[in-house]
Amino acid sequence: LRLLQDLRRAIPRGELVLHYQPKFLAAGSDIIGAEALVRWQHPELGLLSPDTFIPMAERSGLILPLGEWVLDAACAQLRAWHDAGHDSWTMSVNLSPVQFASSNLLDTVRDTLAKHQLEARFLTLEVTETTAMKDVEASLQILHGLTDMGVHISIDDFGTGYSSLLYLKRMPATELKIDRAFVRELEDNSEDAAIVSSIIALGRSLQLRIVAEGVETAGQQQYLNKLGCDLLQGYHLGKPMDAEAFLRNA
Ligand code: G
Ligand code: G
Ligand code: MN
Ligand code: NA
Repeated sequence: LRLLQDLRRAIPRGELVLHYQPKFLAAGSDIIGAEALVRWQHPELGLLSPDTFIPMAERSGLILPLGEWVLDAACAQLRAWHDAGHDSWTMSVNLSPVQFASSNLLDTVRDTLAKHQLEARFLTLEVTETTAMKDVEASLQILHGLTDMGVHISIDDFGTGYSSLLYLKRMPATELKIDRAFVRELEDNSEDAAIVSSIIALGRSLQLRIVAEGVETAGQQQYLNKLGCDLLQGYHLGKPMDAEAFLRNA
């Protein structure tokens, strides 16, 4: 309860921060952009990971202002990177189911892009399968609104939810993110390797960009590139970092 009170004040007090994890081309070592990941610099408890406060924010409704702050801060950072010459970089932002169900999401996204003078194609919104499955028809309408605007839609944690292939076919997603659970033992577990190959083949046939997350070794990187993944993310390539470290390591 105390933490919830603190969280209410965290935004006006400027205690939320974004870290950025690089996304790489699977073939080679070029950074194509970043995924924004929120943290809370709590005055007494230190730097808190999203797992400690996002669920609470979702239950209380605070996720709406928090999510708007994240989108705005991520777009401001991308604007700064573009101005510094990295003008092809993209930004991925995670959306919670609650944000996804809110009626003003389209306006918020449109206004935020305009405010920072960013073309929609530079923004990717990550939604989990489960998020998009909650109310299928309403979700499809929102997803179409976003993709009509030019925003990219990524299905995060793919393979861990329950979405049907029929639904996947109808979804105007542009990217599929293979969950790290399938990447972890990719080299030693033939079932995981088969699943990853199948997801890549499925994504290909639906003309989706394929991202693998949780890449922790050079072996996994090579294997995923060989299987035909387009983009990779993971500790082996780059951990989430503050903006300054991100630019230094780019
Ligand atoms: O950064 P980390 O690996 O600790 O993130 C843990 C979880 O929190 C991940 O599932 C991630 O998607 C989620 N998360 C991180 N930042 C955000 C955010 O800005 N909004 C939402 N809704 N979830 C986030
Ligand atoms: O659910 P989502 O994909 O948004 O989660 C992102 C989370 O994954 C972040 O909290 C980030 O810290 C974490 N993460 C990123 N790369 C790796 C990795 O290589 N291994 C592990 N275990 N976690 C990772
Ligand atoms: Mn994500
Ligand atoms: Na994920």
